[in-house]
Amino acid sequence: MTTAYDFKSLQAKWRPYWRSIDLYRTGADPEKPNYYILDFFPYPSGDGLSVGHGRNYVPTCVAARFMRRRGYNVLHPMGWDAFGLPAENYAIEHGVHPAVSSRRHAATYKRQMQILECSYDWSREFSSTDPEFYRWTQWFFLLLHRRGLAYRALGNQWWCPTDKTILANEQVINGRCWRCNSLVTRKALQQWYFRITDYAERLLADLETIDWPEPIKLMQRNWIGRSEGAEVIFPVEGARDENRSATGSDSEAEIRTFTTRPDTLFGVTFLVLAPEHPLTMTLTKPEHRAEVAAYVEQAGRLTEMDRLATDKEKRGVPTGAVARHPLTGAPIPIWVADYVLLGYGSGAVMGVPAHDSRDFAFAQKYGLPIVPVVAPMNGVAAPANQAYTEPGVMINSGQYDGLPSDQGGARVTADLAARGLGGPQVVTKMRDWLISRQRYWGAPIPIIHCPACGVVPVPESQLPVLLPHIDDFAPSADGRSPLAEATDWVNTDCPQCGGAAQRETDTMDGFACSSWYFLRFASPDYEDGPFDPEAMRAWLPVDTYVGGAEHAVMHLLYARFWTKVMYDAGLVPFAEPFSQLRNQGMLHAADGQRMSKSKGNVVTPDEVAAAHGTDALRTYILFIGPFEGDVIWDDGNIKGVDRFLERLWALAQELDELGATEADPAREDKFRREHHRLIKRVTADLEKFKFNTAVASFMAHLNYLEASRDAAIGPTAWREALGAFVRLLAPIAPFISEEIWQEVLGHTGQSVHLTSWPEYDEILVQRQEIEVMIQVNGKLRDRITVPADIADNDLEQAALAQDNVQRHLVGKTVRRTIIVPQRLINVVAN
Ligand code: ANZ
Ligand code: ZN
Repeated sequence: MTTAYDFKSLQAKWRPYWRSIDLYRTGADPEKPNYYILDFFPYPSGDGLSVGHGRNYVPTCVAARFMRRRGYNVLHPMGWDAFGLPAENYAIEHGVHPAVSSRRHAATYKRQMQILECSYDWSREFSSTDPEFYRWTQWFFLLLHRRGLAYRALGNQWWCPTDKTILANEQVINGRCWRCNSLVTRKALQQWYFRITDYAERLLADLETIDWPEPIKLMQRNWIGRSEGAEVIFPVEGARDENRSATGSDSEAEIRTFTTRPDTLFGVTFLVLAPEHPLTMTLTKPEHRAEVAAYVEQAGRLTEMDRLATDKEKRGVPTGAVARHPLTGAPIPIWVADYVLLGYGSGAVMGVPAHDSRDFAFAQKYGLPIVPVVAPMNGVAAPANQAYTEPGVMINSGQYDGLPSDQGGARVTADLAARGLGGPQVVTKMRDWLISRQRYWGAPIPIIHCPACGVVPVPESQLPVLLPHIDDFAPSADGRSPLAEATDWVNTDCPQCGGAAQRETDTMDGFACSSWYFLRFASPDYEDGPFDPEAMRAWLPVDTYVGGAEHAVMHLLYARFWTKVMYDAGLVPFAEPFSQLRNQGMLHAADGQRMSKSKGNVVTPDEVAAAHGTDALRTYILFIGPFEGDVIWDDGNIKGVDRFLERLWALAQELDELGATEADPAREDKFRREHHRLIKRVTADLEKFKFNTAVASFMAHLNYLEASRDAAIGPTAWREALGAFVRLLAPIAPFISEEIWQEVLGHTGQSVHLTSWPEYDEILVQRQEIEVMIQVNGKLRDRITVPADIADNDLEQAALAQDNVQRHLVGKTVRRTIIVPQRLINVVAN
């Protein structure tokens, strides 16, 4: 009795069954080791999931199923990163409250993930917008504050005029807002920061301890941007602090510079201050003041990217002030130019035009002297009319002449230190993490401002500081948070003195939530802390973490930082949150573009699953290309997967007829060997996230099974082969595998998903090997040992590669080869 493959009825049958046996519940067997496999915390957008998201969620689901079958308790949870700008912008645009739209979008995501049959333990689901969750986000803010790692400062900030909010450096891309693409401007405001720069060295060093893709590590290293060099201090004699000129006081000023090339100190012919440098206006002589002020004003409108662009003309203005060289005492003019950035090093540069390209361009433009102080080694001439930027031998440098750059630089640095005018210095490009947002949809910063006591943390017992429900949550044009209008909420009592005080109205950057959510999944209902310490120790750190490479610096750096703070506070016994990281490649639409609703090219899992079934959708997503590679969706190619599943189904339907009355032991032996090889290949592929080759192996093996129909193989061997096949396929195509396992093979009531992972027999897997003679033009020249079932062209290649064969082919061209199967290959050449 054969039936057609009908994925709809299989899905209708097995979904409720799996739910009834709670198949995806996190394992809790004390005998088994634990394994935590996690997806990046998704922000549920209004567009819902596309099949592209499946490239993240299907592979992790397969990996989770694989690990369960291999005898692990697996934690594979899902939740929603629902705070933040995008959610709020969506709500504003569509006129719904973000609390409503976020809930709706999360529900859509969940429904779609269930279409994909992702094996999440939904009993652990939460949203970062749940007060039971953000209570602990606020608790972590207080922890950071207590440890001196959260501080408030006046900052000249990136400001998005459309979103009306401050943006972090990372959120400004080519001078534009990362979300709405508006050109950003600057605004000076009191802001909250996390002192991530304190952790720069450890964030760098510990990259060596984790199994992450090298490109991500490299991006983090570049982002942190550690440079070793020296601080060089230039005294400014008789500098008059003009701001204090009313008092008539004359103050000594000094300009601190950071250089990676102390060996070039004798080549300094000018100093450059960043326009925003605190000394810029103070040092400027009255006759230059108007020009400098105008320059500073226009520099403030440029983005950092523009300012640093190497092809940009190096413009600047003189201040009229003069500094002294720290070793020679020579006078050095002080300029202001925007190619120097305030936030890096000390915001001032010693200009060495002979050896730095930007300084060279600047000196040429303004006719400043160019003095070479480093010569190329080996007497090679320095290039004309450009900076010589390589190290070499010091010249024109007094007592240091003749020293190589590294040694001389070290000596200069030591001598500066001895005079109190500098010393060794390490600087990083990374800035502190700006976390306050003048926006409604975020976790309120748990701080109270008291006229008498100042900044007062909200006591832990008063957490969470609930986000009040307000209807007018659009950002205000004055840059204040819309929460400032919620006066009932803002006005409160000071926890310290009991007097009238006001709540902080800024909310936290959404990246705060995702900096610790992975801990919450271990004990999502825990009430006595952010996580149950016992559950934390059982599950964390995350064993395998999977998501897109676009999070290389922000989320993945912040989460590492928070984890280190927790580690220092004795909260967790590990310093890195994610032991292994994997990035899936992008999936583009058939038109080669990114899938997006606005482009109208989105393919949803809903439509594909309706047409082809969940098994085909999952299998195709895995088969479409290497896990890490970028691929293009092709609706036509899924038919190949359909046929594969249909043929598997048809073969299973024939099971009763398969199996000859008289089995041939030799054929059976080979048949068995083949399925053991399949077990070995698929196991190795799933371990390495090589899902596409695993699917290819199933397809090849199905061809083999079909071709073995009449090969004198007995019924037991057939049942074994089909059983192994579906047990291996179950993580990928769960429905058809369950049906064949329970209904065709008769393991009724025992889910294939609860069976152990098939083991292979190493002896059976080993290929039989044979020795083949190699002739060149009929004369025996060599012998070679190869697998018995080697393909002809592989044998030919192997034979031609032998040294002795090569020797006899010198000066000849191979015309053809003649193969006597299992015995001999003759190479014909002339
Ligand atoms: C003098 C010098 C001579 C430099 C020379 C280079 C070559 P990295 O390697 O990226 O760390 N610099 C320092 N502070 C700066 C700032 N705030 N804005 C722009 N440039 C700044 O770069 C370090 C070099 O960048 C420093 O070394 C300094 O120029 C410049 F032959 O000092 B150097
Ligand atoms: Zn007070």
